[in-house]
Amino acid sequence: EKRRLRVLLDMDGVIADFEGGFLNKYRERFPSEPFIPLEDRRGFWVSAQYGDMRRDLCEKAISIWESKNFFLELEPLPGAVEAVKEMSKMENTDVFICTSPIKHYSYCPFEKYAWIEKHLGPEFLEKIILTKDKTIVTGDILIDDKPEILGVEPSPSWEHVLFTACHNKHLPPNTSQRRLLSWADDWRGLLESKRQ
Ligand code: DGP
Repeated sequence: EKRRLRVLLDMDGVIADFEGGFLNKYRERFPSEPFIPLEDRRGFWVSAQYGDMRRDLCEKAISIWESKNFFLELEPLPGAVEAVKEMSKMENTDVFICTSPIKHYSYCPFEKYAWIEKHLGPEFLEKIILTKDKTIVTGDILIDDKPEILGVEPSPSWEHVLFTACHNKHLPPNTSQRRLLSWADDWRGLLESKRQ
């Protein structure tokens, strides 16, 4: 009996360039404020690092991704669109986009759907999972740039593969967590390893 492989893909930081889009718009809107170059980013939460730099910069950072068209205008990460399309055409493979919208819901959920339609095509609108808790979603693999993914399910079904991003590349090596360095890395081999 053939078992299908279920792949869950995070959106921001894996297929859409949240960090690059944030920095561009932040510098455009606040040209005289200090900023954090991508090579100096540490920690998943952008607002935390900006707030550490100067207290009021936390809310300035947040105002960027709470703005209309922020999520819609993110660029795809290099190779992501091609990889997702190729992956979804593979035999015995089901691909879902599993993404956590921000709580300021005026634009983000709508724009995530619009982004996926624009870059991946309308057929992917059926593959979107919006959830704050990814641990309750079942799958074989979750490719996500957030180093620790926690929720109500203590033992999620997926293997979390850490997708390298500016904020996580300096973390100490973790032998219990595999990484995908970019979409130029061997994602096909990674999927094959889960089919064994
Ligand atoms: P996900 O990548 O699916 O885990 O979603 C996390 C979202 O949070 C994503 O849109 C990026 C965004 N994000 C990054 N930094 C911050 C932050 O400091 N505060 C908030 N509220 N969201 C952030």
